[in-house]
Amino acid sequence: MTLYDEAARLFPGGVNSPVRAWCSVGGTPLFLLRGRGATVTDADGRTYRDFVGSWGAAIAGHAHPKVVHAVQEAAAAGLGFGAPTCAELELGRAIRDAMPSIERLRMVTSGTEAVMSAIRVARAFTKRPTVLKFAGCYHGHSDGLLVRAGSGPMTFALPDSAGVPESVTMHTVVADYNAGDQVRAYVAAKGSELAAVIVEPVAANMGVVPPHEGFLAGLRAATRECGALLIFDEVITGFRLGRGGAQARFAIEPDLTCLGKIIGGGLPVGAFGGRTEVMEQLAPLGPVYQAGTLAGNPVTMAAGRETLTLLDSAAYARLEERGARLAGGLERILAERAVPGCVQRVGSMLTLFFGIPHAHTLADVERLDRDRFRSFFFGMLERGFYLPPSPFEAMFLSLAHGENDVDDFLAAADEVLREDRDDGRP
Ligand code: HOZ
Repeated sequence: MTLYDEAARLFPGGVNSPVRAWCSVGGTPLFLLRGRGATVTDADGRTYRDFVGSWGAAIAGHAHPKVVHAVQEAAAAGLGFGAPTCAELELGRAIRDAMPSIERLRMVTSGTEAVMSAIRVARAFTKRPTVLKFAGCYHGHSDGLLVRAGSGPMTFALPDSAGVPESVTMHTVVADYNAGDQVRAYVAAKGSELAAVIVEPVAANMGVVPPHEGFLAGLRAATRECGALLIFDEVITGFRLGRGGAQARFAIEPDLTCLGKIIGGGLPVGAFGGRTEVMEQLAPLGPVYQAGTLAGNPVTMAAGRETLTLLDSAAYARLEERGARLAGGLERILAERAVPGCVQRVGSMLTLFFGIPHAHTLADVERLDRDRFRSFFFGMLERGFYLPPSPFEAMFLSLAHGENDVDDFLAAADEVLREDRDDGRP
């Protein structure tokens, strides 16, 4: 019996998170034993250059010695107490210093939880019910946000999940990403009902889709006009696109920010924060209940804090340079091999979309060439490169990726696409 057979008898679909099952590419997922730097090694002992990076969390590379050391020290001092610790103060301070829009924050244990709680706070603060989200943005799997969601729901064609009553999603309205006019029209008609607009400031769960010039500023203006809150879901972009996240990169100050991934240094984490008067809605100060035994776990806090210390301006310059090198190289290969497609990148995250000239909205992304992605995925895997197993996800670079990793990736990609063409693909 293979590991996957056994897993399939234990976990639904053999996995603990759907995209990992490789359903959109077919085949059997790798079972990973260990990671080091820019590589992961599977249970058969094969080592791959990793471009998933724990879906963005592993920005320092796998098992960075300083992060591992910090985790070991913290673990030796006690794995968790369910009580305030100095470790959460240190990470909290580092986050607040990096993101001035966050005056107060709360640690939670996942991005889903961060978003779910931020929405609850926004509804309490505004005393309004409706949340506006964008098609193709993914904000975790809480009931009210599984509406035209990206990432796994999109991969499995379940953008509106079963098991979520209409009475829950009736308070969620959906606009197209990059369609500021739709938001303005909604605000003009029903702005007084709107608690919040939530957005991934750079969409990264339908592949990487950057915001159009003025889109985020338009959301800021529209929410201010009607008294709704603007929530940036920076679970992926926070500390990825720079220390101040997307909000610093695009110079927009949201009312609330949701974080995850990088701030846990690879361990399970989430956080949300914003203006004091909004965050003080939370118990024990205010009427919004939210809690968690493992929130602010000292081992996670230590991993996150140590990871953030590695992220200085030189680190971001390096990530930017590697990202540009990879994206530029892929664009050249597409052009030289006359393969239809485009590369969309912001900083160190990018997506190679096959079959479409650009991706501005979910409707664009839905037209991508899944077959071409599938054969690219397996061609790269054969050559020792581990990519996200879905065309609707981003690839991530880490500080451990050297120029050689990028150049080897490009050489392999060129070979795969050349072979594809020789096989008679258009
Ligand atoms: N939602 C993640 C991709 N955007 C996948 C999480 C996982 O499978 O670990």
